[in-house]
Amino acid sequence: EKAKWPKETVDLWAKLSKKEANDIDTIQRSIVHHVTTTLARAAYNMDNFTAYQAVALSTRDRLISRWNETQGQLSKADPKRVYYLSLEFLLGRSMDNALLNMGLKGTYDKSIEKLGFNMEDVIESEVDAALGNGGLGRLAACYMDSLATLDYPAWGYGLRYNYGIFQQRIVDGYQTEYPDYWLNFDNPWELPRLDISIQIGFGGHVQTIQDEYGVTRHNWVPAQSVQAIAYDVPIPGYDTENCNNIRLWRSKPTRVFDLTSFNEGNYEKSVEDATNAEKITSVLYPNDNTMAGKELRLKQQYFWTAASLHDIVRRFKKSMREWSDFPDQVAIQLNDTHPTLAIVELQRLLVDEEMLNWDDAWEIVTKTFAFTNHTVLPEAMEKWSVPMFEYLLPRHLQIIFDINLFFLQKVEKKVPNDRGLLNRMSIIEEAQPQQIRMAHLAVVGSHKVNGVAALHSSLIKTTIFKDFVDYYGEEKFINKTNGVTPRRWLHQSNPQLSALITETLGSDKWLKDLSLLKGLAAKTGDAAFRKKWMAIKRANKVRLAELIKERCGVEVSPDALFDVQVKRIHEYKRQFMNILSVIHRYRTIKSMTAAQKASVQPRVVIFGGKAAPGYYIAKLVIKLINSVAAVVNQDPAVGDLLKVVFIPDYNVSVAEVIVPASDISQHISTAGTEASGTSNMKFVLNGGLIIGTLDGANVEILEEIGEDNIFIFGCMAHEVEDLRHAQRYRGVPMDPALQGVISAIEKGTFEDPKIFQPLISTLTVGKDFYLISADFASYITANQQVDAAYKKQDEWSKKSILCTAHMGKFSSDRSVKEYAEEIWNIKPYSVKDEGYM
Ligand code: NBX
Repeated sequence: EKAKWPKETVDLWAKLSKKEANDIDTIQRSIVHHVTTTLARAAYNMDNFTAYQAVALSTRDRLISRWNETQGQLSKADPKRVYYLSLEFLLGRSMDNALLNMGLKGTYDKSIEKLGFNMEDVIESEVDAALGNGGLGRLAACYMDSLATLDYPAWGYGLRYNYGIFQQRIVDGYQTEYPDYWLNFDNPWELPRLDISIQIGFGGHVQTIQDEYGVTRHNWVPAQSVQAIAYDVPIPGYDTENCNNIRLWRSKPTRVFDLTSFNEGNYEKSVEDATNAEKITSVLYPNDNTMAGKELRLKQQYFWTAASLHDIVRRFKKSMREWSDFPDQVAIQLNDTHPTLAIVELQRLLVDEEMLNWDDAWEIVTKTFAFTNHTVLPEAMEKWSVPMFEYLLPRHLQIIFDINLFFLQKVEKKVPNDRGLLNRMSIIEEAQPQQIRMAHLAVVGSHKVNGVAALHSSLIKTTIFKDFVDYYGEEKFINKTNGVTPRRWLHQSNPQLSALITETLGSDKWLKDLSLLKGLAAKTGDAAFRKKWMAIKRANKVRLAELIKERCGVEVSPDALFDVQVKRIHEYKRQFMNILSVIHRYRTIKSMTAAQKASVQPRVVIFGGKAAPGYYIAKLVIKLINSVAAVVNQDPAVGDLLKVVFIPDYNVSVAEVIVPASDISQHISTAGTEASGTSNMKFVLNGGLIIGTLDGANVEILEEIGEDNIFIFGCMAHEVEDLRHAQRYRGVPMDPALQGVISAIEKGTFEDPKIFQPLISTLTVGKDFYLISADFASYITANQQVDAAYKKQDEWSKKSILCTAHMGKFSSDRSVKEYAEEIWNIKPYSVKDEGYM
């Protein structure tokens, strides 16, 4: 169209689509414009929420300009892109982050101050985008920030859930769940693309036909179809014009299908089908690290992978290249096994629809995909029952059986006569009914498989993927240690510390090259600097104390040691061990004379995290924490020496207050169970020390910051098997301190002990799978070392500074660069700022 326009029309468009200026006057006009037109409000009936909406809309205008420019220039240049497929993007709030990344925060601060509003209050009006469970979803969000910041051409693909992770409230000490209807007030951070709509089929049957060359062709005839509608979420990079995209799919009924039922005279059925179609993207499954096996979850996975692949293939086809070029244009990263069906769907598109032969298609597929594993826990391994799968996706099942057949034939050829090996490696598990092992499918269909921390990546090679390492060789199985974005997790959440670091290092370059933090190490000898450093920590603790007062009704002293464990509640993460040690501490204090008490280091023990709604034991842990808190917090014999709080509804925006305020945080999983952990990195980056086991990324944090700046305890991963064996078959007795704690619970120190019996049973000798008893003594000792170290405030402040100074490795920029160079083979593409759209 544009080509046909006369020059004056083209010029007019160029002139009028110049980007808006970013001076205070223009920004104020844009805010007031949105208040009076978009929001249909006036100055006299405004509140913080309206101000938020207007500032958000004004910010969004600027985001969209960058998004348009980036996507336009990328379409022309058409470099190789990476597509990050993740069922979860735990973004949290967007406004503060967008303003900081675009370099507009200061101007907006001033603009709204003169309009009568305070930025901090306005920011608080935004609801979190909580489209994730925990670490896996937040990792995807950090990676999107780094990809944009490093100018990599990258898109995320996910689902637009109507309900994010549930809201947690504590009622009578118990977790109760409430729906998170986050879209109640329109979402300014998404661009609905109602024109981008893709038909997704389910069910039906497969037609087998001979084509004109006598080749057997398969044609899937689905029985139902739903529409996928695109919603785009712009992701601005920090200190760059580049703005990437996360495309989230929403399910809608198809008109065609409605009409079929309607024309058959079955109006009621057509309404029911329509409701069922909408259900697919209704809710995020709240289970992390467990497999529920629900049909709707499988529907979500297929709906999302099929829509995303259709979109990716359509974009590729515009370039008129050969199919064999596909892996040179497209890299697809699978965030856990959740998107593994994408492998099968691409093979189906290439073979059934594009008529490629099987082997050529399979080569393209395996060159395109790579797979990230996030867990070794057996209960988390995704498996789908073959009958259910066949009913929903009959053609895909055939393809999986074919992939498996050809794969096992090759294994058999390499290692003849080993039925056991074939059974272990098969994508199909011979159970009643048969199960599809998604992790095996993901390994077979990918060219690289990675774990998320060094220890975890080596563990998967000797456990769940051992046979595959023997078959494919070592090179396919690599490590990509997780990272976190310093923009959100230091600059945004801890502005005072960020400013001090910039002042000290003489520039803010560290925000794009985190290794520069090492320059802080030279400052440990500077008493004035240490004082400033600790004053910022204290100010952050005051802010957290206010949040605790507001949410828990408990008054805590910012001068006490703040001890934090916030993460999803899981047996393997051992929040139970933490609260048991708190009971031990409580009993110790109670047994002290006044003189002895005078030397006790006061501590505030802070818990937060959600339990999966069906995870009974995890929910009992929450109840126990709250019962202990109720007794301890009102015991005059304890006073300020010990306080216990459970902060309800832990989420990203609450984490942004907690992380900068921690003195010590707990990362105490049984060695070998926590794949990496990422909050450990956030805490240390903010000058918080950690107490932890030699698990996940703790091992590498220790390597970077040195053993003087971390409190390590407990058994090592290679000892776990023997310890379990010993307690099971040699009846190793329970730790005596732990025995004392359990007796106290059983005596009814904290409510009716009957409530906690199922929890205590998990500690029975021979059943203590997570080795709480084995690690208890060394845990108590490590906590005593923390107390002693904290009393030497000068020494502590040095440790704190060294922690931050040596965290350069754990920027998600480093992680993403490694993925780009070693897995995706993509290069940065920097958008030119042409000043117009
Ligand atoms: O992924 C987490 C691991 O437990 C952490 O150790 C790791 O740091 C983090 C990022 O690599 N896994 C995780 O968060 N899993 C889930 O949230 C999850 C969600 C749904 C599901 C299985 C797992 N079906």
